[in-house]
Amino acid sequence: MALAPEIIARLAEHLEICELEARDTTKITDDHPTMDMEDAYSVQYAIRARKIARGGRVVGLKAGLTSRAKMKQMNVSEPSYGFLADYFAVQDGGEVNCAELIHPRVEPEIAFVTKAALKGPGCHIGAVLAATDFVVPAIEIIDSRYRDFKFDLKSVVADNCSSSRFVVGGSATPIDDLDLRTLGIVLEKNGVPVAIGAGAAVLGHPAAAIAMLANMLGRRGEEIPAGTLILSGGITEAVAVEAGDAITLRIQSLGTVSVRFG
Ligand code: 0L1
Ligand code: MG
Repeated sequence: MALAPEIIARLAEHLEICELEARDTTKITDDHPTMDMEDAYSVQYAIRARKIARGGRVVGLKAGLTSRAKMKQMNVSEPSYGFLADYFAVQDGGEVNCAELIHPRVEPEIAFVTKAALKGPGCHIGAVLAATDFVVPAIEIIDSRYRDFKFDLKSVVADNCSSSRFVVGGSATPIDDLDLRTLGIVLEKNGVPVAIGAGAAVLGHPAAAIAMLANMLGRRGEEIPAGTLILSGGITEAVAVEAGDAITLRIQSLGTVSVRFG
């Protein structure tokens, strides 16, 4: 840890206020260049603690920056993780109020729901597949608090990996007869396909993102409990959206999920 606890607390307050008031900011490493990755996760966990202290709930986890397309788009080289707060959840077909966000983008993702706990180190794809209850199509709406989505890995981790809203839909599908690597996806914006891909874009296999998450949490002595919803990461680059847009994600064998922006 390079930063004092008071500074961690101040950065968490600053980033959370930016999130809640839809205000952008410069990246926090500009003012704290010695900050390390442990500090970055400490800021994220302090944001999470602030929400829980106000009566909020954590309803899931996300793996972020898990595809080459995403890493290239954001100019970072490592995956990361964040948490999903209760008020991030939007109903399938529901509307996201753009006035509450800064500059939203959408990501097509496969979401997992676990039926057994997963704990690292040493968690692997096989363990994830055995612990998976079902998968569903998910649209993650990210909204970096950093001006023009310009950040480095430490700054974005502190900012809960740009987490903002998410929608799950389609049908809850057990994975027994599925090869998640070859599932095709089409993301449509206003009825036009804007991003096309397959599950293998996420670390070679979407379950690898969940194993990575379990291993990263294991380093902090934490696990993924049974019954956890986890977004495994954007399969393609994120797509910018604005008020008036309608987004639909179709995933082969899993169905469709939609969201509108007002
Ligand atoms: O969910 C993601 O992969 C996003 C992680 C944060 C990077 C970004 O804002 O694009
Ligand atoms: Mg994502």
